[in-house]
Amino acid sequence: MSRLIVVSNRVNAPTGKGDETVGGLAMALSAALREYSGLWFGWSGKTTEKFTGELNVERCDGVTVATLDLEETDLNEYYNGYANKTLWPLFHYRQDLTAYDRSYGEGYERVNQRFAETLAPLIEPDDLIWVHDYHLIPLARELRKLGVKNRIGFYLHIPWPAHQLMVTLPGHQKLVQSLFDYDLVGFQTADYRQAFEEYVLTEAKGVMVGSDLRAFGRTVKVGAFPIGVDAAEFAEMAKSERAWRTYNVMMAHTAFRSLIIGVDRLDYSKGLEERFAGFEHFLAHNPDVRREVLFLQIAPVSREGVEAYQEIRARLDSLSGRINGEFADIDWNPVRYVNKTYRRDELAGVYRAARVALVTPLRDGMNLVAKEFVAAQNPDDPGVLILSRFAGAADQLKQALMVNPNSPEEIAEALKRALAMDLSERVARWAQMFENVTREDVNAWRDAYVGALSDVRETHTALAS
Ligand code: ADQ
Repeated sequence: MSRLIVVSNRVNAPTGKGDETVGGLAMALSAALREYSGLWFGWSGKTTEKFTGELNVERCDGVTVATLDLEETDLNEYYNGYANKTLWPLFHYRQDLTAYDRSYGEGYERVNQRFAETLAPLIEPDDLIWVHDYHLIPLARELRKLGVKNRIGFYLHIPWPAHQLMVTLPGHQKLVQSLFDYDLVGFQTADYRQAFEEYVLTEAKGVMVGSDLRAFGRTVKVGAFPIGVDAAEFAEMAKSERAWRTYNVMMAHTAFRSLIIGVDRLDYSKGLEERFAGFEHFLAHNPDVRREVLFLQIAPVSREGVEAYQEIRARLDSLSGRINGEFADIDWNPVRYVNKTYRRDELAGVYRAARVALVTPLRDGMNLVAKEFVAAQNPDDPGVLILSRFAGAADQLKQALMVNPNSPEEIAEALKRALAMDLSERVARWAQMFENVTREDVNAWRDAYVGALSDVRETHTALAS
């Protein structure tokens, strides 16, 4: 069996000393790495004065982890620059926040070269290489330049934007061309895959060869591989002692009110301001039931080195204060807004205590919170999921109450409907979603992707003959 090498910007391998802080994705990748005696390669999260290419190698719970330190300039131009000020906003349809700066593009290419030069000597002839996300799009090109001939796959965790948006990126063709140095390019949904194909067919004069794409003199396999969560484990975790403790604390604090929750990284793509506006609309237009609810928004801060993130944080602070200022009473605050990170078993308890989850991103590759919420529910008394039609998860969780996250009226109406929904409808909707998140879980996702990457050469040989 081939060895598997996973490459991602950050490495988050479990330590084996209790993995309650490590996400399901990291656990699933680690499980695959153990099975394939693999290696996880990425940035250490640390900076150094001068880049040396020296590797830090560790064994974490049966997985070999190799990381490298980057220079401060790399961090500014590659991570805070091209990845998070250019590609992230553009791919989330926020052209207004997209910064095009030549030095960012140069830093992005330089770091991808540095990754390739450090990784190449570790690669053995039959290794499968699986590259993750928008930070590392040109990595295969850089590896090919160094003579690496292995099967290399790329997986995009975020949306692929519409053709007309993609062409606003200076150097878009070079970026897309570099995806043709992979053997397999995977997307979260069929829509994103189609958007990519449309770009290639119109902009790069590509052609379909069976279900593969041919352009720039190369053929690449493309596919939709919707990511899942560790649903069975998450459902178990929701019944753990710590989850129960959190659940009881939440119930005591709600004092018989219905709990509405939001759990998101503090990011403008998650639609937090619009969600607060939707909740405010609900309070303003439902005076008879307004005192019966509590909205808890958990939003740990992220990417603090990027101005747009500092700005949204300040706006949310003032928005939550304004709503409480307008509606609060001596014994009740409608909004509780916290920026802390929680253990996964505590989050499971919070999900289970909620009557309604508001998962309303403006754009989202998938959205794992929606799936975790479903996995954590009590089958006899499940909560209701309100989901943005612009989350990748909307493709699979069709029994959620679907909303346009830009409309405060739609959010308010969905809230009203969710809070009034009777038990039989809640159970019927939840059961179908639970079946989906359990069947299409993170292990199924990983096996489908690694399976497709393993098969890739055979497919190409068959096509050529
Ligand atoms: P994210 O944008 O980070 O992921 P999401 O899919 O929702 O978004 O995953 C967030 C994860 O962080 C969840 O597992 C959640 O439990 C966890 N989390 C959130 N708040 C937390 C808190 N306060 N404490 C602890 N954990 C918390 C990107 C893409 C998504 C895609 C994923 C996976 O933007 O669209 O679904 O990758 O491919």
